[in-house]
Amino acid sequence: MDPIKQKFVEVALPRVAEFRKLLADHSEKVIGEITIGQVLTGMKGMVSLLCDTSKLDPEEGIRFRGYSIPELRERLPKRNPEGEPLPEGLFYLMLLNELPTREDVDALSREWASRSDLPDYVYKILDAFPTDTRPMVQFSTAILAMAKDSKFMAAYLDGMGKKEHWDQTYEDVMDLIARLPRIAAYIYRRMYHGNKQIDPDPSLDWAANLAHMMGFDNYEVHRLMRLYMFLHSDHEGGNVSAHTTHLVGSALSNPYYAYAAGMTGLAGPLHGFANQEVIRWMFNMIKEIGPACDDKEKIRKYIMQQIEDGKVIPGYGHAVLRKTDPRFTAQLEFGQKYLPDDPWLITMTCLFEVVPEVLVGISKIKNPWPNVDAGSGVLLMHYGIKEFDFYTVLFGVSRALGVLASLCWDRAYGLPIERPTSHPLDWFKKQAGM
Ligand code: CMX
Repeated sequence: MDPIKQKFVEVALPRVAEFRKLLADHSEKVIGEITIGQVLTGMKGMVSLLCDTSKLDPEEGIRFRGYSIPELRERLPKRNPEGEPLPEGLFYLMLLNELPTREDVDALSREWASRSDLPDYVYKILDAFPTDTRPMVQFSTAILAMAKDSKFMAAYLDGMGKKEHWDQTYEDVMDLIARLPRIAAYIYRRMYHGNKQIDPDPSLDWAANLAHMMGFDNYEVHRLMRLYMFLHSDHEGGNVSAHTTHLVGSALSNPYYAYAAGMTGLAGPLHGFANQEVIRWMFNMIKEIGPACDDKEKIRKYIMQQIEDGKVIPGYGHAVLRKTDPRFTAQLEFGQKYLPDDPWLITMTCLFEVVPEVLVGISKIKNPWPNVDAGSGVLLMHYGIKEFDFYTVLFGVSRALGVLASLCWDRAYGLPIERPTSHPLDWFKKQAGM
């Protein structure tokens, strides 16, 4: 058994015993009330999911297994002391609830490299798409196609017992994460670089290899890609991509089905698609008001007009957060350190000053502050990854780390199929005495 899998068994056994005891002794304990408003407006704040990998605090932002982003940027292993954490380390932490050593992380890099070959039919399927097919359509299809070789599915059909479910889920999860950079880079090179593909470099880590295969072979892009893959990985269990992966997984659908479903949710403009929308939106703004990077008055007028026209300002607002997203702050700090004079960064900083001032005046908006998507595209643009239609794929590669670590835990706990109750409108009217 590979050492990470062995460790997972050791960590999971006592936790699963606690889970069973909690369920056996305290099932009836009441932990909250549900209002009609919550049901009819997206179940916000309703406790309804178990997720160990990370927790989102509305005021502070995300913590991964209890660690904040600044803490992990300090403490997770890096390739260079002044660099960014290797995302392998964050996956290790989310899966095993333990900070890894550099050796642990290198072993995981090697494990993923050994599993990263794509079946030939995946290339053929991707080659069949017209090159102007949306990158997320290609990405989700490639993931779904690989369900053909799901080890979970094969073992299930072979009569695998319930106690073994976590084991084959782990195998699929490791294969899937290992292969994602290959899929993403293949789509990118085929769409934007005349299908001139680049072989992986076995000496590189998971994130740097993605940058390398996309054609970006310098330390700066590798450092940015490690940060990007770290920051977008997980945001507790209720966001659309995480919840969808979990929900579909609860039907014992194999990890390829579950994660592909999560990716089609990530592709929505209110979720991960917002990262590319931000750049499209900035281009439109610049087209209309001119390259007025730091002209706050012009920017303010433009934003007010957008709101009046009933449009959302992408990259701002959040369903849970009520302060500036620390993932945005990490990207802003990175930008101020390495590309302070970049005109896009100056525009982004200016938007950060102006947009919240405007949104705060609109009472229905609960959070006027920037989220992760307000900052990511500007950094990618600076280093030459300018094809913003592709950005949600990068978000998706990263999001695999969190949602698939969670899926391993779902199967270890043996969580049952998810099946909440629904009612017609008249039922709610009756509850309200209408
Ligand atoms: N610009 C304009 N209007 C906004 C807004 C924004 N950035 N954020 C919220 N609003 C509006 C909503 O559309 C809603 O209007 P209606 O009542 O007319 O439908 C109202 O304000 C209340 O919304 P809310 O309760 O504050 O926010 P929600 O929880 O409903 O939605 C989110 C959250 C993120 C979808 C929303 O803020 C938004 O659309 N933001 C822009 C898109 C974006 O950046 N999404 C990425 C989020 C992070 C991620 O998942 O990647």
